[in-house]
Amino acid sequence: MSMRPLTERIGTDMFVPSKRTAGGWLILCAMGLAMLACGNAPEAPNAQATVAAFYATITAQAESGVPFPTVAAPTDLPATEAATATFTPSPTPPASREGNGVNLTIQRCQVIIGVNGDDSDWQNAHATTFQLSSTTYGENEWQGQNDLFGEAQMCWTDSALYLWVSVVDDIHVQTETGVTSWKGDEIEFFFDGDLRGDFYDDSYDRDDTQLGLSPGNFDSIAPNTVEYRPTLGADTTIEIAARRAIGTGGNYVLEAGIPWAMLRTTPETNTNYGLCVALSDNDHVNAAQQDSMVSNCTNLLTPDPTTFATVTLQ
Ligand SMILES: [Ca+2]
Ligand SMILES: [Ca+2]
Ligand SMILES: [Ca+2]
Ligand SMILES: [Ca+2]
Repeated sequence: MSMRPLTERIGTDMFVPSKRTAGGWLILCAMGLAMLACGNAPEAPNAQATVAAFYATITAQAESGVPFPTVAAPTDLPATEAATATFTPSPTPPASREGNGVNLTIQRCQVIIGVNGDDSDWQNAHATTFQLSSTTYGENEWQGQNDLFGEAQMCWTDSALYLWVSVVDDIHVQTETGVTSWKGDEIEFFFDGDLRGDFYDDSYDRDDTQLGLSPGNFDSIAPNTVEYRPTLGADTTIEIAARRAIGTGGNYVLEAGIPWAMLRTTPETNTNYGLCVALSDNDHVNAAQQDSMVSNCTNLLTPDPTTFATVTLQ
């Protein structure tokens, strides 16, 4: 039983095209241009990353039944009509979001959490414990809780949000790092740092974050982290450690400290935020692909912050 060193690796993996038809790519490209035009696309650092982000979104969500965001073409109104158009204010947002799973309260850590893959510090941390058991992607692939299931613990300090996850998985597969880590076994972390300010906005902006926390493969690939949204492949400053006990199949534990700066917010007591923790599963040893996901958020759609559960810091 060995501990892995902390890592802060930046995702640098290359985009690998799929067997998509030429027609399919044309549609993707058209949709990509529309997204860029209306500001819905992640702030990708380059064109390749934009395509990779698009591919990730579409591939992971294609079978979810949720339509891709559509863009209405602006209508050129005559000057007189434009001048008389009335402004309809958005409704006042509620304090919390309901119906996306159990809303949580997270306490301050009562002990110093050492991000080292050892959970002894969590025994007295006063952490909140919750299950990752709702299948949110790949329902037909998911074989039950021996295939993929998790239990998470969380607490917070003024500097970071701390996470411990125990993962049940039958087969561990992770050949990827960085922006393609979602094609292997990993933990995905979603946070909405400004819940009420853009309550009805179903796309990511600067206060909404999707991170990948990969355990690596417990061999040549060390634990590593990636930012998927809002900026694909941006630098990360997350502490991470992962450990796999010998003889436990694909089971592993992962511990992380996510600085509030990574979430672009300052924590405030008695304030509500959006939060989901999800597990991504791949059991195909010869293919980098996402089989299924489970989460505490019952309606999680990875491109949509309005599907996150609400968490209150105390
Ligand atoms: Ca620890
Ligand atoms: Ca599995
Ligand atoms: Ca938000
Ligand atoms: Ca697996």
